[in-house]
Amino acid sequence: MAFQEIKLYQVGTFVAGNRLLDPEQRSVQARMGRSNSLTSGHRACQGCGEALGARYVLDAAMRATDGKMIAANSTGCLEVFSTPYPESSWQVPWLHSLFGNGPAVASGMAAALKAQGREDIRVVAQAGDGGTVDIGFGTLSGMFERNDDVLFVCYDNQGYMNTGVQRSGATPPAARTANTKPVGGTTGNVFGQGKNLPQIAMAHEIPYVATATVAELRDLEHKVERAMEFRGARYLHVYVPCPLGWGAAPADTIRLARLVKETGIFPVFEAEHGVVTEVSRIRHQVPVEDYLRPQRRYAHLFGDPPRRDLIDRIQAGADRNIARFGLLDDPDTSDLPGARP
Ligand SMILES: Cc1ncc(C[n+]2csc(CCOP(=O)(O)OP(=O)(O)O)c2C)c(N)n1
Ligand code: SF4
Repeated sequence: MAFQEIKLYQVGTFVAGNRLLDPEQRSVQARMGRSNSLTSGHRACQGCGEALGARYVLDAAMRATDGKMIAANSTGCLEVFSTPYPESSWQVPWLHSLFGNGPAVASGMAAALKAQGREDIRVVAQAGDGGTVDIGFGTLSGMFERNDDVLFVCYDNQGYMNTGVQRSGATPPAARTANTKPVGGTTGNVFGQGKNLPQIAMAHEIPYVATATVAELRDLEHKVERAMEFRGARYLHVYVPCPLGWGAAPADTIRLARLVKETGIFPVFEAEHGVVTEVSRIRHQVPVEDYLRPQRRYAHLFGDPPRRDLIDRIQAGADRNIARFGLLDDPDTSDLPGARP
């Protein structure tokens, strides 16, 4: 598919910051040849992290594949806000699967391309956390196990947002959702449950697993491009704030994405064949309150009296991640999850 030229007025500050770099080092969004895969006119909420993440992911994948890419998309916010019939914001070949079978559909697309001898065309599948860690989980694990040639991208907004903010297996402890309300002194979402899909993907020892946030967009682009260098199953887990579902200000999307990493709540790393190869270090560790307080889904933690017990448990989880992934230490990866002796 031909790349669409961008006009000068479309160039933002992210681009301006790239002017000092060699053209080859500039971000995908900084380039006149970017594909605008998810273009303007869609109906995402203001400040939607999922829309931002998807745009960067697919433009980077388009560049990495020289435009030879097909995207699959499970049912969820990204699909709904981008394709209100009869319109579409997608400027790439794009296929809508059911809520539950996105990985199976993507595997089928890769198999069909292989049968046609068109393995130069690559498949990128996308889903929210519900479509990934819950209803799509079985077919995703099968895709990993068979090592199908698909990059699967989970946009993790930590709940079923499209259908009114219900809990998913990726909803964090203590968060309020429509069905985890903190009534009668309960905690909101329970502690100790939920699925850590990046680590589950690593356990399949697939060629490439990475996590990223929409606060570090160059890092996100890099991970997509790196993923496309591999053949076989690859998994990218992108943290994407949802202002509507989280009760957060649209202007805080990037701030929250930065804080979730700087607290240690969301480790940002890369892994190859089940072994962690890179971690993004925390520059200044931030207490978890700074991340929790701007989100109304955690308002019950800051009442009178505050739920110090719950805040401390969330802090303990962040500290555990920091120790486990060496987020504050020297760049020695020998003790990291999956590291081989
Ligand atoms: C079998 C089935 N059950 C339920 C639904 C309704 N449904 C559509 S999207 C969705 C939730 C999507 O959540 P998620 O995958 O996290 O994506 P988000 O909207 O948060 O981006 C649900 C429950 C459906 N389409 N199919
Ligand atoms: S509900 Fe959340 S994920 Fe859905 S469009 Fe709005 S901000 Fe984006």
